[in-house]
Amino acid sequence: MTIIFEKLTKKIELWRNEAKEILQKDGNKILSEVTVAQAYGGMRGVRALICDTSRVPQDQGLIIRGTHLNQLVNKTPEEIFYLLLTGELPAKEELSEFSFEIKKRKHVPGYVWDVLKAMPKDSHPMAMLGTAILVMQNESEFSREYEKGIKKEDYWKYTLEDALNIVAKIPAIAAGIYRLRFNKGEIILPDPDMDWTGDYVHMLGIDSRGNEFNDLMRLYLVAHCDHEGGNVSALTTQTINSALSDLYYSLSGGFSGLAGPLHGLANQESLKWILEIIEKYGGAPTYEQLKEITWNTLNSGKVIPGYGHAVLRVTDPRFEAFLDFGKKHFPDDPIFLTVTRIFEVVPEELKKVEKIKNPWPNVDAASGSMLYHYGLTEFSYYTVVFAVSRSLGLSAQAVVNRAMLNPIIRPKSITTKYIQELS
Ligand code: HAX
Repeated sequence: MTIIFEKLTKKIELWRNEAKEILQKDGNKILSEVTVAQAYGGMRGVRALICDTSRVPQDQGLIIRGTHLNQLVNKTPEEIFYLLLTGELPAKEELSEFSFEIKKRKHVPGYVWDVLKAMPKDSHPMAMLGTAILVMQNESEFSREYEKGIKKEDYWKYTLEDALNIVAKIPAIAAGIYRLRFNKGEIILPDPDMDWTGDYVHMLGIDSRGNEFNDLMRLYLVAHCDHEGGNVSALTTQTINSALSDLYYSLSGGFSGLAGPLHGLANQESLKWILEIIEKYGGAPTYEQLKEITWNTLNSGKVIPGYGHAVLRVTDPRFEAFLDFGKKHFPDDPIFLTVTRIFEVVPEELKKVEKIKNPWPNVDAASGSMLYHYGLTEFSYYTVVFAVSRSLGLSAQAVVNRAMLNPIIRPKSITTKYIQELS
């Protein structure tokens, strides 16, 4: 048995006992009341889900398994995946075995490329990613073993196999999508010796400029890994998974949610907005020009992409991490300058719009400009990079949910008439 299986076997026994005790002792405690406004308002703030991989306090931002993102920005995605799964950062030996587990599963079946090549030339890269994951469903260890008949207590083991397989292959799939969709030449095959980030950069075929682009991608892949359980992609993935659909079905569904402009596509929208501004004003805009464009955007009924959040009420620490990176490596880049100026202007303007609860930037306000600086200029691709990172959190959540023997997700809906008759 590998270290990760052994470690999780022990942990899961503890987690199950902990949950049993909680349920016996506090099963009837009230977590949340649901108002009519919340039922009509996207269930915002309703506490009805358990997610232990990460949490997002509104005044702090992402905390992964008890450690704030600020303390994790120098880690690798492999370390973070281990942390998400087990609740602990790996020791040296654990990390090297876990990294090897991922490296040995990198190969992408040939039919994935056939399917991707058959898609329309103008397919959105996120549609290609979701398709690639879904078409591999026949590879699911969970579904194969479920067919044979396995005990519920062991479901997590095969979900972990699926998670490791998908996480191992997703950089190659994502890089292949980049090269196919944007005519970058032949697909570059994975290098069995490279780590997750390095191999992704290698397969994209983008010059790493020493190690700088590698460093950015490592930060990017860490920063986007998870964001608790209630966001669209997490909730979708876990809802699908709760029907005992395997991780291939669940993740492709979750990625469809991530592809929405109010969720993961906001990074594409944000850069589009920034480039439009630069083109309109012939360079990084002045503060007055930015005020003008902010109000033009708002008055035309559009959102300011990269600003606002359903949970956060402060500047997103993921945005801050990218801002620090940009200040260190390319402070004078006109796109980065525009990002920093927008940050100085937009929150003050959004504060004037009463209905907007959070005027501060989220991760998507800066992430695209970072990729653009290093030559990854095809911004419809940006959500794919987000998805590569988020595959870590979404699959870790699925393993934990299976481990905890969670039932099918099935909240109760009510009719308008029911509400009208309440009083
Ligand atoms: N620009 C303009 N209007 C905004 C706004 C923004 N950046 N943020 C919120 N609002 C508006 C909402 O559209 C809503 O208006 P209506 O009542 O007319 O529909 C109102 O303010 C209240 O919204 P809220 O309660 O502050 O925010 P929500 O929880 O409803 O929505 C969103 C959160 C992130 C969807 C929202 O802030 C938004 O659309 N932001 C821009 C898109 C974006 O950056 N999305 C990425 C979020 C992070 C993420 O998930 N990344 O993957």
